[in-house]
Amino acid sequence: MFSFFKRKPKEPAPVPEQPASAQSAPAPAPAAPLTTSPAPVSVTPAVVTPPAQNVQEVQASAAQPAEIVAAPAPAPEQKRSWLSRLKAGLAKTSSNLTTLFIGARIDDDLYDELEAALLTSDAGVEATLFLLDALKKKVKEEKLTEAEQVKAALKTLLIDLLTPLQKPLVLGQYQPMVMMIAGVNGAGKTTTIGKLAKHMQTHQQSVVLAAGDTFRAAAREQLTIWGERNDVTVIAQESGDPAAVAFDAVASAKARGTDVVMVDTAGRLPTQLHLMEELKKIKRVIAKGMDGAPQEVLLIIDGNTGQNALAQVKAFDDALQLTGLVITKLDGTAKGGVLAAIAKTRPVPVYFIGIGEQIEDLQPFNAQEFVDALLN
Ligand SMILES: Nc1nc2c(ncn2[C@@H]2O[C@H](COP(=O)(O)OP(=O)(O)O)[C@@H](O)[C@H]2O)c(=O)[nH]1
Ligand SMILES: [Mg+2]
Repeated sequence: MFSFFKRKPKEPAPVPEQPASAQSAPAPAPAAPLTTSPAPVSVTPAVVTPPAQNVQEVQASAAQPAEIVAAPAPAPEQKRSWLSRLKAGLAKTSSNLTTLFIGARIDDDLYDELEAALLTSDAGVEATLFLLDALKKKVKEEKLTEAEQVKAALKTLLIDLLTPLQKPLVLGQYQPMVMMIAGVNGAGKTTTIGKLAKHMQTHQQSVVLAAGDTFRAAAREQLTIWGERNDVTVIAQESGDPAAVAFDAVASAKARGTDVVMVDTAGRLPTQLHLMEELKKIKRVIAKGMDGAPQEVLLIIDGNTGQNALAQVKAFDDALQLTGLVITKLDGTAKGGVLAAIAKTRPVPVYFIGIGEQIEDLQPFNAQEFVDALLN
């Protein structure tokens, strides 16, 4: 079973943030057709946008659908291709972890090698020691005698460790659902927003984007042009206050009955304290626009970041109370073990993982699949 999002049935008890009046005026106009231009979001700087009123409404959003209908799961061959690319991305770690079991005796050398391989994979000290202890216990209790059995036991332990991170992003619970997207520069925030917006559209969700990366004109234009191509309203502002842009986007979504607001933000390091304060402010201002919003606060992490990823999760979580993570670029030189470190030390759910720049390269995180790719 594969599903991109989980949706909440629209029928039962209304959520507080969802006053009946907001739902009661569905625009009768048909949804605008979606374009299919590939790889829509890139960092290429762009054509100059029209000079502006303060807030630019780039394009009207699609009409609010009466009912949310599930989109079909990807074709099996598409899924297979995705899995094999995930495997290819994690090949180095996979080969390190797998070869040490080949023809090995179950002794201290094996555990030492496993410890080194796990540390090399970015699993971190805490998760590595936890896994080794649990594995030794399991070997004893289950009286395992073959290295292959130990490998299988490790696989089970890894799946158990990572499964709590697996959580679907639920659509249709709030109107609008407001998502704030944070992360360091180049992590893949804007690309991920683009992919998510596309996926949401296939789930009949209307989307408005807030171009909150107001530091760079190119970033704003990147999102604006992408929005024009993809029938997504983009709220941008020249004045450079990202909190105001986010607030306007929430107001626009409330007025139009848009399903999802995604707020892009400028990249920042957790050590840049004034910029972390700015993020907190954006979050506070969003809450002024809508009680309980943002309901989702996502941190985008470049999978190649290594152990620093854990530091990022901790810092952004402390500042913003993250609801989810997206780990991108697992197609490159990423080692993958950092998910174990996150699971052990700061288990924020991983909604999606990315293995490339195309829309279909972003998929929900599945612990079993991931461990299959990591240890086969
Ligand atoms: N290989 C690969 N590249 C990605 C992935 N996600 C994003 N990128 C690339 O990473 C670069 C930075 O992405 P961008 O979304 O602009 O990052 P931002 O600064 O966080 O908004 C772009 O060139 C993206 O195409 C991924 O999963 N795999
Ligand atoms: Mg960006």
